[in-house]
Amino acid sequence: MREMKVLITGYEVAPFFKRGGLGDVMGSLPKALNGVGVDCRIVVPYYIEIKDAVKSERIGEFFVYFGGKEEEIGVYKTHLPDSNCVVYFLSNKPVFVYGKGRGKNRRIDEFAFFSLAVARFVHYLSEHHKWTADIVHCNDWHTALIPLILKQKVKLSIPTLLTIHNLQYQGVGSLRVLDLLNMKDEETKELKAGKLVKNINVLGEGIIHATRVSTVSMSYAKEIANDYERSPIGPFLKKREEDCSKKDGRVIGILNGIDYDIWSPEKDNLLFHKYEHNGWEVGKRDNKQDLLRSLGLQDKPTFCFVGRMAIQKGLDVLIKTINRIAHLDVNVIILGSGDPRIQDNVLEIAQKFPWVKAEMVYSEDLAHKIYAGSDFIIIPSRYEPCGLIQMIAMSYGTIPIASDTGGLRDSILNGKNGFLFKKGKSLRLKKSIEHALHRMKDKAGFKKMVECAIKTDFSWNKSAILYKKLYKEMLNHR
Ligand code: NHF
Repeated sequence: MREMKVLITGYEVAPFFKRGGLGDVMGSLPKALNGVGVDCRIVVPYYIEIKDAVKSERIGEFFVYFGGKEEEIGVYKTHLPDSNCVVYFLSNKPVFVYGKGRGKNRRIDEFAFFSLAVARFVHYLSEHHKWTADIVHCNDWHTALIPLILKQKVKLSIPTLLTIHNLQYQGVGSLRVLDLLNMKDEETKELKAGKLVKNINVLGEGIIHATRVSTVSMSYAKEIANDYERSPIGPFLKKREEDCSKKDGRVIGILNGIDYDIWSPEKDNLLFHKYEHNGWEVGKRDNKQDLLRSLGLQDKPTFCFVGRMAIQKGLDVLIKTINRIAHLDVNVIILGSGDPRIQDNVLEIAQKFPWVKAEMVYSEDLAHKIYAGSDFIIIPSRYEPCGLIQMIAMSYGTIPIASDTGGLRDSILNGKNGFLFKKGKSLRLKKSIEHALHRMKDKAGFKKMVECAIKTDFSWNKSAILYKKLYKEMLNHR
């Protein structure tokens, strides 16, 4: 049988350009798909960072019409490291720019432009490189206009999957973008029938026009479905349900995986000491010693937090809990950057207690050292579509203590390979921390728990098979 061809797109791909978990997914799921017999290729914008750091070959160009002008799109090709997985970069003048301070409407326009380029690229690949995609797989709001553009502008009837990695970010902005695309806004008007439409909700458009919609865990899919009334994206999900068959209307959840070629303590060059899974006791002891020494902390049970300083991540709950556990003899290490107000609150608590260390930076290097050198990782997220950090921590033998929500719920077995507590509740988190310390004192019980965490398999293979099944269903439904 002919291999299915899938073009996957999003705004980032690790290791070339990564700002969050989506980058990890884009850099690892395609390899796993190739492993289960899907010819999956990646297309992302050609950012300045990529231009300067990644070796790629220019293979051609094509043109798109945007904002009343003809624009040239250069096509560059490379591979994911140590794989045959093809990555395309689309460039313009000569690169795309990503970053803060560019204004929300400007970002919407830029990603609309990229989405238009991807839609035309499907045609270009087929014409010039004899590679005809069977499916286009879009990710998050940045590429969520592709299903609409493919249908309305490019007139290609190709099934599209939209995967939502975080419903919070929707790309809501000026309708002007439809003029730039030279598209009518009928569909948008129809959406909010009766009301004056001032904005476009880019993710909402994707939800309505994609052939199927998925998200990155089963529990988050359920949470989305149960939260229609309160969510600004609710009307779009509702409309989708009304327009599609029962099965196609639903948001399906497929749990992310992690790439064990990267996230394994025996392969990790950033650690103080590499260690094999079965040598975790010595490995973790040595890494912990060096980590604590480097941070000026004493040898005590060590809890960490690694992540963005964002409301989603529940730092307020963590800070409250730290105040409640001052009587315990522990260390807490907090690493991450983001919202300056949250950073200030974290720095304040670190000033108050010498056993709390805060590094308000984004540092891959320190993050790896903390995963390996901590006993527990606290993940107090208010919501978590999937979360990769609990999976990564477990691979390093570090026990997660996490909110009982989304992908955290789907990947942690409470009391077996980690602990779950009621989200948003600092008293519950305090209880879990006490519980964890109690378990740590029971040497045999703790050993069993760490070994269970290390053995939990989060490789992409299972999820890649589920994606393949979903792609097949989409093709059969045409
Ligand atoms: O794991 C990749 C990531 C998720 O929960 C995470 C999130 C953003 O919020 O799917 O995307």
